[in-house]
Amino acid sequence: MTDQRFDVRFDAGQADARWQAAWDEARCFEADSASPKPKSYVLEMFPYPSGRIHIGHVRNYTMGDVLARYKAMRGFEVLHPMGWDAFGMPAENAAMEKGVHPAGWTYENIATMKRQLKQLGFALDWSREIATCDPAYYGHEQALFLDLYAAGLVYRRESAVNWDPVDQTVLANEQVVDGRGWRSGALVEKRKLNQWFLKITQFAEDLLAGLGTLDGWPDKVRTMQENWIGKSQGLQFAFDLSNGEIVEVYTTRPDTIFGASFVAVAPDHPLAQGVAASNCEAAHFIAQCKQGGTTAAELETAEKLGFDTGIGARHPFTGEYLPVYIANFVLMEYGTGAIMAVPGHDQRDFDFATKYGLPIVRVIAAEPSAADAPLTEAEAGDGVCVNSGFLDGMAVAEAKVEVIRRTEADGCGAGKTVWRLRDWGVSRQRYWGTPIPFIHCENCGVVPVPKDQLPVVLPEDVDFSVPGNPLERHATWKHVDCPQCGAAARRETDTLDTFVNSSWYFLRFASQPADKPFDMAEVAQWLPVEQYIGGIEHAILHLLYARFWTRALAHVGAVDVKEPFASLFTQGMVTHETYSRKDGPREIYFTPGEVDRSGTGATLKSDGQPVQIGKVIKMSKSKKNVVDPEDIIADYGADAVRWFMLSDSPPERDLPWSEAGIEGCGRFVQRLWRLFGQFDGSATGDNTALARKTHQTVAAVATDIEALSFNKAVARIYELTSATEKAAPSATRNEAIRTILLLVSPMMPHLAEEGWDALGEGGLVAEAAWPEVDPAMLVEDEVTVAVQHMGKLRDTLTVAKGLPKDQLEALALASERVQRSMDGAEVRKVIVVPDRLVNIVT
Ligand code: ANZ
Ligand code: ZN
Repeated sequence: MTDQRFDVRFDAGQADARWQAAWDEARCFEADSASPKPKSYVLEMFPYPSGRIHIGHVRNYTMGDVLARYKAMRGFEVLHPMGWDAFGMPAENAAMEKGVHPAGWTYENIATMKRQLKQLGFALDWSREIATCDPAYYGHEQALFLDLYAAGLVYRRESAVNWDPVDQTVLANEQVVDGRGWRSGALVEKRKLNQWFLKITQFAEDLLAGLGTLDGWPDKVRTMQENWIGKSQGLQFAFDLSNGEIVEVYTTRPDTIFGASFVAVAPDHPLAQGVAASNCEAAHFIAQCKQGGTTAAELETAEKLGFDTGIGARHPFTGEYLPVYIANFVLMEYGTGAIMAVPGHDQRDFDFATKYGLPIVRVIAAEPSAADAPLTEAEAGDGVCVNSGFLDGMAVAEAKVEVIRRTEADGCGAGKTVWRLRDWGVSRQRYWGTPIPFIHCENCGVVPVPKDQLPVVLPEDVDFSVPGNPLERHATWKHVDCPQCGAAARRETDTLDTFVNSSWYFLRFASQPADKPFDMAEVAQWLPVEQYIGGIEHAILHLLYARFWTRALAHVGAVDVKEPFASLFTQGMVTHETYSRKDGPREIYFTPGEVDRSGTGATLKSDGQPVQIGKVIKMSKSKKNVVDPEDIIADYGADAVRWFMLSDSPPERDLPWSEAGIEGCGRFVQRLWRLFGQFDGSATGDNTALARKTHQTVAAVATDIEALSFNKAVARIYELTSATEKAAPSATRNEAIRTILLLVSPMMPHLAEEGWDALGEGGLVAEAAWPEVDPAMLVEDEVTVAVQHMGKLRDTLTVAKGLPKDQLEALALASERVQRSMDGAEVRKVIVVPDRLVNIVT
């Protein structure tokens, strides 16, 4: 008797919610830290509660979900948590624009997005849900911050902020648009404020070395982090100046020292400032340099500008005097803010020398005989030293060592390592963030809030009608007594950068005691995260900060793991073409839903007139090329949407959204449902070919899921489905149907549960085991054997490879065609070559 549910189509609208409730009820996805099973921690980057789930979330979380469900089927105790990166600017913007409270806005968004995630049937442990804006989370963060402070990893110093002189407020970088305040339109000024810093540079070497151990990370992400950390080994040395002073420079190419033809200092270098004090032309030049952008990238492309100070710098080896310039392409923040310029081998110096008519000398050549080869641009490559006095003939590496040795011997310099990485400024002059737990006292200075007074909770009654930090102007919040001397004192009103919130959330997911941030032993049960999945936009900052926090916490003895994420995967985008019309200079965009694409072009449904079809690009609200996950779930059900996210494109590539694609997925859901309905309990008999295919598919799909090659797994499941549909009823076919159900269960969990239940398997498929593979069935496969009678080909047999001789002989003799050819004659001899040939002699 087949279940009568199979008489009708699979109804996702009804089944999805029912199984979601069943999972909640059975608490199947709650991770047990005390479980004796091996552990697996699968984590996707937690979302910012911006309002609604977008399609990128759906793709990201579907991938993680398949892996988490698969791991559970393989006998692991799985931790697959979810939470909310809930602090940040958008909530404050909403408060200012709509007059809502940031907390209310955030928690409403969380409720909406949680409901949407539930609709997708993700196997998440909601009992461990975190919102970073919850005092129960950020209070622990404050405690950790105090621990880092006690360990000397937190300090204060003056640093520049963006200051809006009209609104009288500090602006976040994203609030500065083209150099102006986003609200006031006023030109933004740099102001110096005392700010909090985390000493990430103390771990620079270790953060760099650690990258070498992260085999499970994409190379490109490791390279990006390496460049960001930017270790550079070189020489710092001093030039004696003609005015009796000295100037220190930093170079990574001491081997090119004989090619130095001038010295250049940054416009804000003390030497330049000194010159400007008595030279108004110099002062004017410096002012001019400040007008351009100041980022390294902007300076890279800006035209090279210089001012000759008239000072000479004595070359340490030749004794020659080199001119000293103030130059716009030298940064004050890197190295010493001054350089020896080698135009032959550094392109910036080459451009500058060309412009100002300074000598360009070759000091590195492919071989000594090429010493006089002309230079049409700077040559940065390797080679041997030429035109370089005592260095001539030496290889670059050797010459570097030699110059450093001599400079050190002369006492005018030393080998030095310079890092691009800077300490992390974590102060934000904003309301919606973790309050930095310190108090400023006139008698005692900066005093940490005692731990038993944590959390320092944000006040709720705040006013966003005027610009600036509401904590600063709150009537009472900042007035406290000093914990040390009891005098009236002032609370710190800066809050922490939201990147701090996401630097340790994966630890709190693993362990959530009430009285401390986490339990070290429990964390050790789960960490490192086995698979972390998220967007490439977090390749540098978030991942570096999380790696730093983990090290810093290990440094204070709070955890004993260094690398938080063993494997990292960065998924591609979901894309779609855009539709638009020109309205004067403006481009008006339309959603795919508003457009009829059935003809060759595209027309707007509302007026039948054509619209322009644009490029296939990442779905984004501003271009309106979006589909709302909730709409497509309503139309096709969660499983079809999940299946679409996994099909077609490799997960690291972009996935073009298509109506035809999702419809195909919807049809496949029904096709599987019909196939499940063909399970025939009374069928008997074997089908070796199908059995082999089934086992091979199970093994291959497992490999694919472990490699996150979901599209390959999907393709194999399609194949096995087709083969099973074609096969006649048999016990083997039933086994194949049951296997397909299990294979798709991580991907289409609702359909699988419904099928599992309808087939009377009992229990939840979410708690079932992954199908066993019989290794014997993986051995390849089938061979075609020629059957001859008296040396003439009479038939061919398709048999399992390695079939024993006696069985082959029996099959050959049973062949109708062979029997016809033998015509009753007595068999005298049978020659069998396994896997190849049977020859019957009569
Ligand atoms: C001479 C030289 C010759 C250089 C040559 C390069 C090539 P990385 O490797 O990124 O650390 N430099 C040093 N300080 C600078 C500053 N404050 N602003 C702009 N440029 C600065 O870069 C180090 C190199 O960048 C240094 O080595 C210096 O130029 C320049 F064939 O010195 B070099
Ligand atoms: Zn005090």
